[in-house]
Amino acid sequence: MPQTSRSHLVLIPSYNPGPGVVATVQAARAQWSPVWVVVDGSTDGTAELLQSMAANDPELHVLVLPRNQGKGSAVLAGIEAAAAQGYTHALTMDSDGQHPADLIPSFMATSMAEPRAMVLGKPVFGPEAPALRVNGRKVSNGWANLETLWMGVGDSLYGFRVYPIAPLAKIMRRHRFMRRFDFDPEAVVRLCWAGVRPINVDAPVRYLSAEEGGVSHFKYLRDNALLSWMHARLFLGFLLRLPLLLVRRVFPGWLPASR
Ligand SMILES: Nc1nc2c(ncn2[C@@H]2O[C@H](COP(=O)(O)OP(=O)(O)O)[C@@H](O)[C@H]2O)c(=O)[nH]1
Ligand SMILES: [Mg+2]
Repeated sequence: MPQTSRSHLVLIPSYNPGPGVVATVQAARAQWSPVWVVVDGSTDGTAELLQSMAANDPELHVLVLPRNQGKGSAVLAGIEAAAAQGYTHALTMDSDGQHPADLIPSFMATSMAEPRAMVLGKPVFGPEAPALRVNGRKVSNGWANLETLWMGVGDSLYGFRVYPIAPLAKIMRRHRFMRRFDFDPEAVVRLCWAGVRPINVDAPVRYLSAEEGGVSHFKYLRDNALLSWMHARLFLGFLLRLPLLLVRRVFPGWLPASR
């Protein structure tokens, strides 16, 4: 039986994942109620597929954005709607079967024990993981650790995470970037700056072959350019906040009145 919560929901942003999304959503539903999917302007027929699943499942909710806006925008639409219904925390996971649905209950339990923290998946790669992606994230992780003065971000890019909704929504409303592939690292850095402590938990990530239904919309040049621009922005923000971050390294838990 899936565990039911009225504070913590599973939120799945989804863009053209193909029919494999049914298995991903079923795996999440087997662990948790409720599960919300935000269809980000998909054109592969999965909006209709998911809506027909939701018609028979009151704990599955499908939001459809009329046009593609990017992962960050899809997450923001989901958390704004969830907050309006009283939810306080969202576990985000990808729609393409890469993330470990069986770990949803333990990630949620960690978040419930420490609701002010964010729970970050730390990827455990299998032998099939492309070296380009595994090594590429070391660069992003190096920058994220510098930008947060090593506050403890285990991985900057992995999207299997539990976020406290209020601080994330506040940050996203204030910053107009972090709407696409730059969402995950920018969210984690800015939440650290706002004093939200990261808790890292190991979580396997699977890279599925095309025959297994694997789909990725990651584009090496476009998305690495987006990440470089994002880290340039965050590095400037880091320089501005350096005194604050240094004080907080010495007095952990210290927060100024206005952030
Ligand atoms: N790339 C991409 N992903 C999106 C978008 N909107 C929502 N998503 C979802 O964000 C997640 C991550 O995208 P994915 O292409 O799998 O990236 P990868 O796992 O890093 O290769 C998936 O669940 C997508 O369905 C979008 O506009 N672009
Ligand atoms: Mg993926």
